[in-house]
Amino acid sequence: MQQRLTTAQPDTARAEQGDGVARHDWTRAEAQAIHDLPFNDLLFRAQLVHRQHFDPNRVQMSRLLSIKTGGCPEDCGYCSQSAHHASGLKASKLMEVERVLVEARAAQTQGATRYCMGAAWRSPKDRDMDQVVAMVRGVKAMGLETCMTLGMLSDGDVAKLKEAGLDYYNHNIDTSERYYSEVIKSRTFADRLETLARVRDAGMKVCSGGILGMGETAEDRIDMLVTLANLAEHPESVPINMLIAIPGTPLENAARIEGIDFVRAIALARIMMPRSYVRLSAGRTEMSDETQALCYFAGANSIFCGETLLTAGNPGDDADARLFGKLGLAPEEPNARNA
Ligand code: SAM
Ligand code: DTB
Ligand code: SF4
Repeated sequence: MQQRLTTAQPDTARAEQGDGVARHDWTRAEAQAIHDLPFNDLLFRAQLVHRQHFDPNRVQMSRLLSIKTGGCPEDCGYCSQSAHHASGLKASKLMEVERVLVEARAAQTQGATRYCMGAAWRSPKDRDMDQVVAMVRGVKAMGLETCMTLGMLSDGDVAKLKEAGLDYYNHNIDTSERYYSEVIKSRTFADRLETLARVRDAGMKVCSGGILGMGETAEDRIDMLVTLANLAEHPESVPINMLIAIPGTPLENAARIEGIDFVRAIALARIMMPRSYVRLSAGRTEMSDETQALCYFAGANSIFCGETLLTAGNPGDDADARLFGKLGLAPEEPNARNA
């Protein structure tokens, strides 16, 4: 008898086959086969995995703050903050610690449980580290989880951040190794993996994902996710951004990714990294309620809240509250990890 294309099997059969178990030996062919399943089968499978490890109706809320904006020496083709592109963004210097703490307190009042501070740097300068460390200590003292994204780190930087009590470090691999050099020329994919390994070796949690809709192929998206899933430990957070096409950047006219293809990538991330938070990140202002709802169904369980990301717009708390109301979703409580 010809093998059925669909995967209608009882939940127990799936569990016995190992779905939902963290693996680190994914092949591209395996990942591609899952990615290309009939859409209903893919989403069903992702939702089953999701329910093994998470409350399906809870969403973790993170908030971003740009602590140092613009003038970045890197040439990332998507970024408003690169000094190489004419995006019209005004550069500013590193924010005062007090101001960061005021912003963090406000974000906490509005429901954020994780505070992510980002700087437009290739890597931090020694002279900035004391200020950065004071930000981590101050935000952590409020009871918020802390995350920083500062570019490449030396062993010394990693040690200082760990000592300060930083919970997460965000460092995205952005796309496949093959496509990386088409988007960024000022550093390599290997540089990215090196910093991720330093952060992991120091015992901090890892946040790493990428951007979809930069003109990459489905294979690039799959390879990016296979790279993340085959790290020795899965990143605890996997942000999946949809490109925000910024005028003046090389990617301003990149072909948009279709919602269904975006959802397929979210589902694949959920299935291959079953215990990770998959964050529906940049690009939500351009997404319909229906696309976002499919992302949540496919296993996305974290978002950035508030009206701004680093420099670009985000739906804002009222819009998110409305959508959560329609979908019966609720923000996750602090320290609510249920797996
Ligand atoms: N400079 C640091 C770095 O590159 O690691 C930290 C800040 S950087 C803005 C953080 C991440 O934001 C990037 O790795 C990228 O994945 C994402 N990002 C930047 N610009 C974006 C855009 N226009 N659309 C979607 N994601 C974007
Ligand atoms: C991530 O993956 N996305 C966030 C966060 N990590 C640092 C940043 C999104 C930036 C979107 C463009 C902007 O605001 O400039
Ligand atoms: Fe700089 Fe980060 Fe933007 Fe690249 S993504 S230009 S490193 S701020």
